[in-house]
Amino acid sequence: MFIDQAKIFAKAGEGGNGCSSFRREKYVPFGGPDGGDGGKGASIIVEASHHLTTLIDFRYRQHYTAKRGGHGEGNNRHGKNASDVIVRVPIGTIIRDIEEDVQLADLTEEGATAVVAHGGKGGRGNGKLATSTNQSPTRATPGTPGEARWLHLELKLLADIGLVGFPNAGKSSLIAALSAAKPKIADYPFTTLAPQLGMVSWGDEQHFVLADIPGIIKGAHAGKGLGIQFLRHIERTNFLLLLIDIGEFEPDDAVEMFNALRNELRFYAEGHFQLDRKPFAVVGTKLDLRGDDSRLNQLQSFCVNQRIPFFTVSSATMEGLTPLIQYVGTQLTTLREQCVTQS
Ligand SMILES: Nc1nc2c(ncn2[C@@H]2O[C@H](COP(=O)(O)OP(=O)(O)OP(=O)(O)O)[C@@H](O)[C@H]2O)c(=O)[nH]1
Ligand SMILES: [Mg+2]
Repeated sequence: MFIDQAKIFAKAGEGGNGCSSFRREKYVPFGGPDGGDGGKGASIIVEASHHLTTLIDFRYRQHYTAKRGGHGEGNNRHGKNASDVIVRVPIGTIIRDIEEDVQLADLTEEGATAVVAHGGKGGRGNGKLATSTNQSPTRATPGTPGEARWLHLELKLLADIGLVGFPNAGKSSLIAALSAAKPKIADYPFTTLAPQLGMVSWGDEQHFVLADIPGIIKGAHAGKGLGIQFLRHIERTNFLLLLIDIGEFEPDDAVEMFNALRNELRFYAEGHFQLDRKPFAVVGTKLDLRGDDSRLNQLQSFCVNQRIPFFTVSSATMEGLTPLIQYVGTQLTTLREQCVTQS
């Protein structure tokens, strides 16, 4: 099951207490203070790993607690520092503190980490607290508590290009034709239930990542079909491809389908993020099934009128794939260059 949101409780360990002790040695009448410091409490650290693709593990385990530090001991022995607890999450996980409603981290790279609950500091033993005026302190300080907080984890996949379309438009077939990804493909709606990424190679050893998401339908924003919550996985993309079936067996009007898709993107934008502002192109799919070209011609002249870049492809015969990849790759390069100039 694909889960992209979770709530967890992270509680770091307390620091160990400092120790109050005095040296006792045979024939030494005034042994000084020798209480050791307490050890550090363990922190809870979240780390991004490519071995994970969903937050499902957090359905089964919600509480993460870390060990306290060891107490200091006599003979200036330092308490043991407790080992940090590492919680692994998929790359693209955003962590928020629920109570304070602030983002703590956005782990976008393999191995990126965030300390989400700091372990407490060890207390000081009386061995360290001796001063010139108080050479025999009896007091030691306690360790400090570890942080504890509820966290919201949200996975937003990282991809360059998002594929948007009605169910059966051929999104998964396209990602399968362009990359090594092996998504489930079938001629019934909502075959894809979880987003999937695929790496596409183009040009001179260049790459981009495509995201295939479940199909959206008219009214998805109101919960129809699988809803539009999956659109969060194309929020971070730079460019969208709106896939429309131009095969002769698709009964719905191609331009109406386009408008419905744009509308759902707009609805998603209202509450969250401006998805309908992203640059996009329209891709007519199933070119090999185009029949008398009526749907193709209708969609093409609409796109030409609206100045929308338009492509046609067949994932079955591979026709049209190379120009599409070249175009998308070039667009991405330009967009990335613009980002570099702006920053
Ligand atoms: N002839 C032909 N059939 C295609 C082509 N692309 C997809 N199909 C078929 O169309 C059906 C739906 O394809 P999918 O790739 O699963 O469509 P999808 O958009 O991922 O669908 P959902 O996951 O349900 O949203 C499958 O039976 C595919 O074999 C194509 O270019 N030519
Ligand atoms: Mg699919």
